[in-house]
Amino acid sequence: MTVISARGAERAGSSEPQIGRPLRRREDVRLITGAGCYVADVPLQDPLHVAFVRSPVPGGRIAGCETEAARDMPGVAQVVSAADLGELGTLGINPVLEPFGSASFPVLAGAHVCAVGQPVAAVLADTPGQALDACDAVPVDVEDDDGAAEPAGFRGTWSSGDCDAVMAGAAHRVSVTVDHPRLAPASLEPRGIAVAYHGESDSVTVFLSTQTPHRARRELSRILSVAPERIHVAAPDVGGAFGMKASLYPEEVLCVWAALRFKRATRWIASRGEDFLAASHGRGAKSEGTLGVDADGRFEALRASVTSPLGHWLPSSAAIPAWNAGRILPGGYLVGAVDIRSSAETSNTAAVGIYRGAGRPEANCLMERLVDAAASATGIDPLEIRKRNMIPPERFPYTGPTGVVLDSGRYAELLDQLADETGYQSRRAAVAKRRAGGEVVGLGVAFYIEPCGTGWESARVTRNPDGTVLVAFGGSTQGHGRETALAQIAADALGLGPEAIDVVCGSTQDCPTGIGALASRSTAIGGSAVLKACEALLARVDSGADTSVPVSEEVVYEAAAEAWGYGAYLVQIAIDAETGDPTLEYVACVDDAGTVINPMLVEGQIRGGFAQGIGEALMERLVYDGDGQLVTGSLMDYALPRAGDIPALAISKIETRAPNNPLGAKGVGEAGTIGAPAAILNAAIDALRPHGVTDLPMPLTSETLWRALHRT
Ligand code: SMO
Repeated sequence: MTVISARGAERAGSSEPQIGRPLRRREDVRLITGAGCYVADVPLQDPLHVAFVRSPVPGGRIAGCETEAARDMPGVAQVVSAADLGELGTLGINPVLEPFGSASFPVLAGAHVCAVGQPVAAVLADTPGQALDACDAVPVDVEDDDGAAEPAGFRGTWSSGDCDAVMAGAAHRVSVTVDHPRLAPASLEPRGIAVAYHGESDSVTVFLSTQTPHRARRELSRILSVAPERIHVAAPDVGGAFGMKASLYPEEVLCVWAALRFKRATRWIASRGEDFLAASHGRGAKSEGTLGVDADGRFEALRASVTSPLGHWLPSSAAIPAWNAGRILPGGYLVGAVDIRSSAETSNTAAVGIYRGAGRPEANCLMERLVDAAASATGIDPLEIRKRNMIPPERFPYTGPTGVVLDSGRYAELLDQLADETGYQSRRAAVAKRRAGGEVVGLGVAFYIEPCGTGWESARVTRNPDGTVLVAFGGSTQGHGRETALAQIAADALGLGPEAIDVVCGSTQDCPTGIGALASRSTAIGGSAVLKACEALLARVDSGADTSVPVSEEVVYEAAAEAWGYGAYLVQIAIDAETGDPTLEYVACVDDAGTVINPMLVEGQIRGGFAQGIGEALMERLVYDGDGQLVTGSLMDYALPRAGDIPALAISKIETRAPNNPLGAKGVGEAGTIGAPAAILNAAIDALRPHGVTDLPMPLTSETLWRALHRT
């Protein structure tokens, strides 16, 4: 549970509007002075520390897993293998696409292992070191069999119009392929769980680093066949999540099972290496598309296919990347005829799930590469061809060819703003001049759209007799400033200063049942729930509710329809001809997040997302070798961007109110990860096009760029 005290928050008069102010994050003083409380900091009474024996191979039959020697090691209380767990329930999967097969949810591997790093046994000991030492004394003997992961996955198709006929008649047809590196979400705080056991009620409090506390409770209850009343889930401070902490993990289920079974507190904190091996991965999709374009550069038909990887088990949101990668096409453009296929299938690797963007970058990179290819084929400027094909404002709400309903926007106007603010025409001219002088330099533009979640969220707002207000939020925070933004919304709704408002979230005991921090939905949907609860409270108070006792109103708010953020990014890249080293010389972002609650938080989201987009485009890649071993198992082998890799971003905005929620807000949490890779890829290909390059694989390392330039 995160209780954010209003003390230390900036003071403001109650008359001054809070929405739109760059109010400092109230949580930061606590977090940056070491006073935060993460799962590893939660005090437990006499806990057992959990460590996992993991599969050394990607597949096979377990011939032996000898635990006797480990049981006799110092400090060891228990060694658990699959047979001890008995029959457990499975994890719920969001079936947004048609599923095939059914992958089980293996808490500990039973007869077979299906991935390197899969937990086979767990050791519980007095100290983390003793637990780890004892793991080394558990040999796992795996016999080769075909060892394949259970075949399961998802398929989706979207079609509109006679795509084949329109495509055949198009004046130009351009085709591209875009492959996304498999990525490690790599939150600063790894996964972790601390379970307090309450003997008097035979119940547990599960402190979990999660984006979805209520779902975690529901799934734990189902998997362990334990009444939900015996499980309270509380997310303490969460040090980043990025989709990777949206699902429940086998390790976490084991810790809760063990606390209830042995009637002791348990704790497990993943090492960085364990997260590389066994936290969910993101991206990894292979995509190809063809765009049919008429003689004036108007898009007529899109054919696309996206194939996404899945691992050996399916996290709750396993289908989401494949779903978004298909349904979001063709982005913000008018294209009548489409034929789109998206699929995902299990394999002998770590699980693959949502990672900031979750299918949006995959759809966007493919479309934006196609648009640049169309610009090249027609000789029309890349910015101009985008403008020519944008959905115009009067067409909203606009039902696209995949059935999604885009709510609002001023797409072409935003592109004009990007052109103005970047001095686009003179920048093009300057690039041409430098090229003539022998430099390898290019400009790339990408437009993106960002769906911000559907469904509902909840809030309970209580006014205390002393005039202070407590907002209990059904969603959660992963370190992204949620408490500050919600206090601003409540302050304006109630006519108070934000210092009068406390915010609590992440607790299944102290907060109403909610969804969580996912899909850029927290402001548009969660913020609207807070607003509605405040309005209900005001109505109660106006009608004369007794002010000497706390007065509460609880609201479940369901969005009328999805809100769609959008924006456009421009990247200027220079590539060192001798080393291939890329430099992002200039980056400009224009985003429309609808009503902006706190511009500082929005800028932070854009910067952070862009940084992760730079990671995907230029640096990051998880690699399994031919034997199924993870080669990139540490931060020595996996290149996360560091501060020095992130250029200054020129950030500006336009604000078009979202019509489908009372705040008028759209999401912006994933904007940078969606727009950045496409803009960087387009810029690099623009730089290398004079050298005959029309395609580049991500990540664009210096070696990749050097080889492309020198055609080796
Ligand atoms: S990738 Mo997000 O946490 O829905």
